[in-house]
Amino acid sequence: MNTPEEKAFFLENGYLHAKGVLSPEMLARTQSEFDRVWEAEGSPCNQHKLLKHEHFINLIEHPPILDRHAAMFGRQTQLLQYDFLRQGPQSKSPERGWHRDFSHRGDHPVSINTILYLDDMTEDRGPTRVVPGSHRGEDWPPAGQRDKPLPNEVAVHAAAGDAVFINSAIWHSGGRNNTDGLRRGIYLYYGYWWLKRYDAQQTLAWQALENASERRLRLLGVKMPDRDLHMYDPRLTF
Ligand SMILES: O=C(O)CCC(=O)C(=O)O
Repeated sequence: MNTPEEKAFFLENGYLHAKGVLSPEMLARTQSEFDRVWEAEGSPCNQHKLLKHEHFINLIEHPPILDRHAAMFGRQTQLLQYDFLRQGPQSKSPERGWHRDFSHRGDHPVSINTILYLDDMTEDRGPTRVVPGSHRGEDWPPAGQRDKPLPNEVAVHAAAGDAVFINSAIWHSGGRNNTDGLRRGIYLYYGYWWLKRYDAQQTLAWQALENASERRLRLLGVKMPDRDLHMYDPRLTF
């Protein structure tokens, strides 16, 4: 998180809405690259497809995103998952889909997802919803209520180019797209270097590894952040 206030808000509430993470030019480029790559690669579009394309290789190091993860995970920051989020017009999905992405005992986050929005999350487009503070403890959203509004939910009305950072343990839900347009976003999910990617058995695209800086190799989990985990100094900066 970029300031002590952002960090305190994130640790207390389990999420942070960061405005203007993409400049207008970068947003326009990202929208057109999203449409092009979606067309070329087909669904689902995850790290194995996105990391073949220069724009999306560079996006994993975009400072307003990466700096906030590095403020939590330091040099141990690793990209765990990378996905397109795309809902067509007039979706028939349920009103809510409450879940946790990942939970781990303890208050400190072990992984954080970024939802980077490429369309305005108006009420009609179905904003992401969170239950502030629900990242603590071990409870899951109540069974039987998972497709319905919850009393303490907060809708994050993000604009295109904004991002929401969520502790992966927070109860959250996507929304239903009731507009005639698309609902587009990108998930950039980071966590500690010692977490294994779910699909770690599959080698990442060579395009992301070729001529990569040491920092990018660390971010992709193919270069160690330090000499040895036991000797690791958590104060090392990215
Ligand atoms: O679609 C959204 O707004 C977020 C959904 C989400 O984060 C998830 O399904 O894990």
